[in-house]
Amino acid sequence: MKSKTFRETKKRRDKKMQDTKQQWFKEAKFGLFIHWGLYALLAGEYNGKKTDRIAEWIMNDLDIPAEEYEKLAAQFNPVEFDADGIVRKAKEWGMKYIVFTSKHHEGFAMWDSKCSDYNVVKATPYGRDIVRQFREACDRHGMKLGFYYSQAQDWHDPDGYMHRKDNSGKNYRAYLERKCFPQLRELLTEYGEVALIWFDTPMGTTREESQEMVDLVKRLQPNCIVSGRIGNGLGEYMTTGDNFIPRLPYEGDWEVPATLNDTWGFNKDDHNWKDAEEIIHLLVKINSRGGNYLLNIGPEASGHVPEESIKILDEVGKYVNENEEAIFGTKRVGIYAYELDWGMLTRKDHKLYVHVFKPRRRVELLNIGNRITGAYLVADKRPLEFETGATCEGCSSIEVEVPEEYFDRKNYSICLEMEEEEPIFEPIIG
Ligand code: FHN
Repeated sequence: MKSKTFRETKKRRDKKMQDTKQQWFKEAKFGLFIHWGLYALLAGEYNGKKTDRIAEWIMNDLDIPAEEYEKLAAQFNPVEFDADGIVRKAKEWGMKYIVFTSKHHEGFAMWDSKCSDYNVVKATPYGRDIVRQFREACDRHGMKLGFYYSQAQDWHDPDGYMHRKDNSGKNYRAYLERKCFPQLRELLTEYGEVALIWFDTPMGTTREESQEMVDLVKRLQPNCIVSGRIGNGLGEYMTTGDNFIPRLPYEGDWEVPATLNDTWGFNKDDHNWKDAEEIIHLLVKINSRGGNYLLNIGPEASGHVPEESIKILDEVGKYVNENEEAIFGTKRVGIYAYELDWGMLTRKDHKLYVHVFKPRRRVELLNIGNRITGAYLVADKRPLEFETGATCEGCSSIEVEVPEEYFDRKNYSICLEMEEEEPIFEPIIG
């Protein structure tokens, strides 16, 4: 058992760095995940029983039979849904791409699927194609659009996988050919330029089957990125565990999918919202380590987006917009000798950005060996006074004077211009 774990770990370590070859993804840094499906109608509760897990899993976790669950479709009438409004908000929040759940594990298609009537156009009183509305809104606003697609788990199809259930008698191949492959084909041929397919939970999918999915995507849209959760090591970028952030800077293309509270799909009882400041710090931490932050909203069944998420993201958006230069297009920062308790670093070529999260009169950094040629406040590009030299202990030091009206402020950033392309982080001596 031990040696198997070691071999697996080694195999992963030897795996080459993941590369989407898509510049937009490398620069994006911040995206919007949207989890929306029939589960929003239950909002975490079925027949008086509440789920204590993520809301979109209610069918599986409360053992709701498919014949019962599918009746929800007859109630789905999201009159408040406004694709344009959501896309406009994502733009305002500084996000560069949207990933929408076209079909989650429940098996319900949020578009007019030709190969399954279990879809939003044919099975609901609403009768309108949600995916198409997102497509059109994204085109209007110049936003990249990707589709989440649950390739293996399909709790509606008798041959789709279910977690923690007996899958032994199932004909997975039949499901793939009847539903998964044709639906992917529809998404990739009828909905314009698809930025990425966000595969999720491969479960028993073999390497050959995952490869078939990748080939299908690439044949139809060569620039469409395949997410890490395709499984079998075939993803074009690394997707971390949900809400998990790599401790160290991580090479290659990667993304952290994350929630604003503790659920993806809407749960009326989940009020455990992170605050805007926490989200800003998480975003900068992920960017600093080289990744993208894909942050989720879970609209209610009516289409209304919970006020709390809007409030948090409006606040986050202010930081992102004011400091866009220090976020969008930044690259992984190497390992700096110190953990700063007041801020974090991001970088571009010849620029080191210092994100300041706590009030201070001057920003001081030690053990950075670059020649600093200038300093400015990112928000308005005003030049800042700075001094470089050495401490009495002999460490190189940089001190930047904070403008007086910023003395009591937190959450802003400063750019240090460097003669060298990359920061030179020196070891701690003493
Ligand atoms: O099971 C899903 C879950 O519902 C949600 O979609 C997340 C998003 O990353 N992915 C799976 C669990 O990792």
